[in-house]
Amino acid sequence: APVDYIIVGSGPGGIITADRISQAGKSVLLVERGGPSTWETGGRYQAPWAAGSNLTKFDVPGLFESMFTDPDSFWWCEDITVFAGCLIGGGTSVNGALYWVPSDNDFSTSAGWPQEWVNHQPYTSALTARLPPTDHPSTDGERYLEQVSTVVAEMLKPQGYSNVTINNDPNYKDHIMGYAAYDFIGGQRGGPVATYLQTAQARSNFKLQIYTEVLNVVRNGSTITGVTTNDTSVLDGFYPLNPNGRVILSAGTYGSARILFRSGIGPTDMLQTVQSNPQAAPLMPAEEDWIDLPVGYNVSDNPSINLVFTHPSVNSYDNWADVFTDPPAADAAQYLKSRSGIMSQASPRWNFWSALGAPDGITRWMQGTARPGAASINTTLSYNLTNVFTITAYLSTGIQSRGRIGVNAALNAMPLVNPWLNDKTGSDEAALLTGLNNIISTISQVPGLELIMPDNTISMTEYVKTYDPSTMDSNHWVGSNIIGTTAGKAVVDPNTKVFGTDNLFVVDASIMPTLPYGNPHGTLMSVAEQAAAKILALAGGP
Ligand code: 6FA
Ligand code: ABL
Repeated sequence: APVDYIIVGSGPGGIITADRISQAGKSVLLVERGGPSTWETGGRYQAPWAAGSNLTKFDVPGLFESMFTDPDSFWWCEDITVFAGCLIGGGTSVNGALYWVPSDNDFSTSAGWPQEWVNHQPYTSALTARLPPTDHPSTDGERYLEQVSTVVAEMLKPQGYSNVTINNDPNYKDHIMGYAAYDFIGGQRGGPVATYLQTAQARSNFKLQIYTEVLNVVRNGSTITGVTTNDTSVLDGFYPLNPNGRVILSAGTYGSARILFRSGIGPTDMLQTVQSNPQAAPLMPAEEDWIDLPVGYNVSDNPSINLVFTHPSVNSYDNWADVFTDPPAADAAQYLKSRSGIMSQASPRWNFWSALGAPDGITRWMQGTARPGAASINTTLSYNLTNVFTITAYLSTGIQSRGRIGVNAALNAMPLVNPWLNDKTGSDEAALLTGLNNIISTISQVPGLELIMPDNTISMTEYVKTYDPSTMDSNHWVGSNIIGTTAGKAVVDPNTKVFGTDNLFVVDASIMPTLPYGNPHGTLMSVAEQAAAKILALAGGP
């Protein structure tokens, strides 16, 4: 049956938008290409040690690192070449769940937001009321495996860092450090799936349809009439809209861009690529109806560099290698009994921020995240594997580098131009180097602390210059459908409506013009709260 709103993709953008719009009484169909994740959603993929419980891999925070090492990794989108979650919850069902309340600067006009978006606080407050962050997710209130926090704090203190509860003052992001905050609830993965999706599903005017992929929107010139899906049980896979109905794309930075290309919206070279694909070509609108917008351009992702250290006090937890198959028995038992202990936190521990000068005069911020263990170690030094920890340094607010994403002939989505350290003046790289050199400047003040990667055979400059770009990826892709006031410069207008269309919207990470200070999904969830309010307030809808 036709509905008022078809929302494509059940990531954080889609879930929050769907909940708010169904709360307003509109009929909403949320279409998700993947399947269940947490137990509550019908997921049943469990670690052997959790058999008999109602805990899936996606429920247990301590299983986070095993997302990258599990041979049965069905949750990643197979047709996107970077990590993207294709299951209920999208990225929020598989991510590290680091959750930073957005700052005013994250929504400022200097960060690229239209004036209409600057007053984010009511939406941010609505978000934190539904989903409060916690920096002590274990149900006993204790924090576990925090040796790395103690060591990194010792290293940063002489540089003038203050120890704070990071989300207590989101605007304060220079020379501060504190515990990781997550959107876990009751020692389990929480996020939008455990909150907003549950209230939506309790409404009779809301429906979640899984294992259904949207291929393109169907349009009559500027008016969208519905979407084409891979559902073979209905004619042409067509899902129709009610009169004045709307489609909202929330398929992620790669997924929403691909749907736009396949709907004849985007740069000509991408639309021609779709036109050359035998499956997609017959579904494309006629060339005179193509809409030329910069879909796929303006993309950013934090350039990130890992530093690997050892300290005798640190427990590397064997880099989380056995958490899925064979964790320490006491840790598994404690978690099963009371949702407490090491398994109730994802791997990241200590976080810190500082502002950095750069040759072009534009300030950049750097975030550091420390965790026990290391994903890869390349060093000539000898070291004790049980004492290893990693600091990932991310360059965030202020970065000027941009990339481009798109599709290839098979319509797989991928970066076309990498977005890291490519600004004309080289200021992103210079700021990153300054930040990295600052981090390590006080190593000698912490007895027993050693940097093993980069080792003493390579300078920090060489380390950054020779860093494998594929490992600089932070999984924080934004900007492919950038918001703005000018058609042609932006893809969506300040109401998140795609320029040149009457009733097509995008609400996901792709509309964010720049990266926030921290890992982005907290800011994105506030974006979705605000977008839902703007879409509901916009005249002409159902
Ligand atoms: N962000 C944080 O803030 N903190 C973190 O710790 C953090 N960690 C990670 C991380 O460890 C990994 C491995 C990844 C991949 C991301 C991380 N992020 C973190 C980033 C954060 O998760 C993303 O920024 C956030 O999830 C983006 O939300 P969106 O709503 O923009 O998009 P998603 O990709 O989450 O969801 C899209 C959904 O649409 C998916 O469920 C997908 O299956 C569905 N979809 C895609 N194409 C579709 C189609 N054609 N038809 C139907 N459904 C479709
Ligand atoms: C994030 O925001 C990043 O997107 C993830 O890359 C990061 O996890 C999490 N948060 C946690 O800080 C890292 C893992 O810790 C690494 O082991 C893994 O190799 C890496 O993601 C892959 O990109």
